[in-house]
Amino acid sequence: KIPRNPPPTLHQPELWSDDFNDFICKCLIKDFELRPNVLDLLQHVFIKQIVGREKTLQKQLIELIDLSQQIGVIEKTRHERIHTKKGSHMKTQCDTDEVDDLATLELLDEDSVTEQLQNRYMTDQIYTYVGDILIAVNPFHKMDIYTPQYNQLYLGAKRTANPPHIFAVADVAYQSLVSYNADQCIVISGESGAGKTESAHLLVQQLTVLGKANNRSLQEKILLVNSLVEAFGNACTAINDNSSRFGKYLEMKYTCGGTVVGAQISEYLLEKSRVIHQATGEKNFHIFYYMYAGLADRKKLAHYKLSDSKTPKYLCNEYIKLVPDIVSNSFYKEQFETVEQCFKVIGFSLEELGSVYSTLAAILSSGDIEFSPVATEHQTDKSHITNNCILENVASLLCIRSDELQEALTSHCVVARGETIVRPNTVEKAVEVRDAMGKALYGRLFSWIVNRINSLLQPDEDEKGYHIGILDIFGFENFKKNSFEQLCINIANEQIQFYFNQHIFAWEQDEYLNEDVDARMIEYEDNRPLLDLFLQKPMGMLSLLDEESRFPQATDQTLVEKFEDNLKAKSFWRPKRVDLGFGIHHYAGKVIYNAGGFLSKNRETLPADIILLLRSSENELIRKLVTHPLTKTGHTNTLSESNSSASGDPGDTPSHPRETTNMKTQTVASYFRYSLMDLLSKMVAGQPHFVRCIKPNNDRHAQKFDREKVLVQLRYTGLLETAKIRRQGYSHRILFANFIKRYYILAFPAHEEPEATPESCAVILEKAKLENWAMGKTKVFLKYYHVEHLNLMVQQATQRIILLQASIRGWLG
Ligand code: AD9
Ligand code: MG
Repeated sequence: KIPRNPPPTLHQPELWSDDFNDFICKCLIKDFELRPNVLDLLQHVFIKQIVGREKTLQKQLIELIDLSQQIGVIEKTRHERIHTKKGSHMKTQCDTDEVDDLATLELLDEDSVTEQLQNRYMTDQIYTYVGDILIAVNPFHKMDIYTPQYNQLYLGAKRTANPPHIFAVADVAYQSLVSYNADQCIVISGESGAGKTESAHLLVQQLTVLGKANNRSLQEKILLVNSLVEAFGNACTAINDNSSRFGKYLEMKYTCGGTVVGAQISEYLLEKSRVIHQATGEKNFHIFYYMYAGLADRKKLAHYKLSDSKTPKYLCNEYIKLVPDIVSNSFYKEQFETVEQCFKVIGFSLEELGSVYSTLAAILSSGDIEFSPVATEHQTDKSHITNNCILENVASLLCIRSDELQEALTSHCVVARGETIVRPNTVEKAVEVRDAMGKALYGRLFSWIVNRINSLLQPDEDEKGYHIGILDIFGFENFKKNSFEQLCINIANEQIQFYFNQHIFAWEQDEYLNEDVDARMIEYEDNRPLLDLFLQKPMGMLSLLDEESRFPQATDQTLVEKFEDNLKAKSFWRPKRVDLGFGIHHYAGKVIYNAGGFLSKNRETLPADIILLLRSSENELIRKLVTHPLTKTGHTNTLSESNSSASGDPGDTPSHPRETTNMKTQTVASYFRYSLMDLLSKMVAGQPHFVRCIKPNNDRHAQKFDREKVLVQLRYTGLLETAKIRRQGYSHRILFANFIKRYYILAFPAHEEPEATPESCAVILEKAKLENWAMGKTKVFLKYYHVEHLNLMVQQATQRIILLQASIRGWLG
């Protein structure tokens, strides 16, 4: 008969507002263990208040107190059960030398840490803590540790009570949100294929359970968001069959009390070039294959002007030669049904769905539009379309006029001295425009879907609350051939690593100095010089790229030469005998890039003629795609009619005499820089939690632990140093006033909040029997397990009060 009240928040004033509550608080909290004298006191009061009922009351009180004491016991048995379960992947700590937390290892060196991870991995213990950071080693097989029982096991449990788990990270973030009323941010990092996206899904799963949404449908919708977005933003690469080709920051929105009320996604840097071209061994975005197979299944290919025999060029590669391969793929068909279901559940209308499919089909068909030179005596730079039926198809799917589309592809307007002149496009130029249209449409469709999801999952405006953000970006990549896309992806990872270092090392050590707290300094690899190499203005790599992109005569060759002349960093070099090659020594290793195509990829302009034409579409979705700025980060900027710099820094675009109006556009590099800053500003606004994904081998095999491979990752992520600083350092630094407000009830009478002095803080810490904390000038310095212990004590205390209140109210009423 335990009253099922919601878990209390620490500052719920009504808990101790009136005399009666206050009295109970005093009784229960001052003597933390429930002792008989507390009972006596309570009884005394009640005898006075309700004459004649004391017998029953006493009996009920005893029952109640037994119950509340049992809560701890229940938790304990559950834990023991799971630990000793026969054949379970988890073992108790005492029967091996394994530790759940690497920061507790006596010997802390590369060997012992790798050994630990290996031993654990081979017994399917894929999770390990390093202090408050979670290491997740990709199991490469399905594990049975994500069931609803596990969801429950990790709800509000003390961390040491259960084996390390991704659900525990969700729980810590959630508890921090509720108890400190502050935004949280979970940063997942690791190289491509290490398991970031899977981890993100699992976090959402647990965070939804924790947030106990009032309506099931919201819960269901939030769980589907990832799958939907990933169908459009993920693709098969040489490293990972489900590789994220965009960065994703998913914010789960909660009320102050911790009920989930909505979600919002921000997407970053979608690799749009994949739409028109895929590297050897790779594929286009999943959705194209899903849709093709799904529509074929429903005999709807013809409706979307797709052929059932000829493979669209954008999908052709050595994997997929024939449409029948796609059409007969039952996995694709199932995925199509799933995606459509996601769309419907989240709230997209059937009309919207139809428009999405038309747009995708138009993109696919447009890739097959072919051009050839118009052979006239004088003008060899003219082109015309050789397969008009495809042109008609694309125009009809986009609901625009085909003659106008032809015009926009094969010619362009130039405005000179107020006059508009039409100039023909060469075949090369026409192909460029066609591809630019495909990429832009896809990129904008993706943004539109994300925005639509955001508006469908938006919480009520007036509801004040907090969020937990989950960052899942594309991981560090090093292929045989690395291009502009890899450069962007790797710079983003470099930035995330920098953020990690800042939090774990730099800021922490600064604070010890400022607060006069004695803690040994840890050496770590600072990747700031690398970030400067890329992002500095005006001499960083991206600025140089932008500058070169403004010269019509520039080539990829002049670009690498420019890099070579201007970048004077140790981590940059030009390998001999590699044309257009340059090397970067990233935090995660050396990568050789090929600058071929860098300039055109960076310029990525969609001519105004195409934009104007699409704006005349009779399809509302198509019009929307080219009319409104879709995201806060403003994808419109990638269109050539926008002349302003998205970085908001006019100094970023020095004008040059040879610059033409057409070139004065937003480049991919400056948009990239802007997005990265936007992402960072979101991240720093929350209290961070880190998940470090490790890839145990390159073959994606279960039960295979390549020590060398893991060691490299441990080194470049600085995990060994992290373990050291987590052992020596204090991960929590709380201002005296905040500390007192949160924890005074553990040592002081509930109605007498003491002054925020170091002395009162010390009283609380001693009362809680904690050791090894440090007192700074303005803050208490605590290890993560101290905070956990304190929070649990408060939680238990409040739980008891709630139990008592509920029951006593019941008796009185
Ligand atoms: V990339 O940077 O987006 O290319 P991720 O996101 O780091 O990469 P992902 O989460 O996609 O990697 O994981 C790769 C594959 O590993 C998945 O498709 C699963 O097959 C496998 N994986 C990862 N984590 C788990 C897990 N916890 N349980 C089972 C897993 N399989
Ligand atoms: Mg991923």
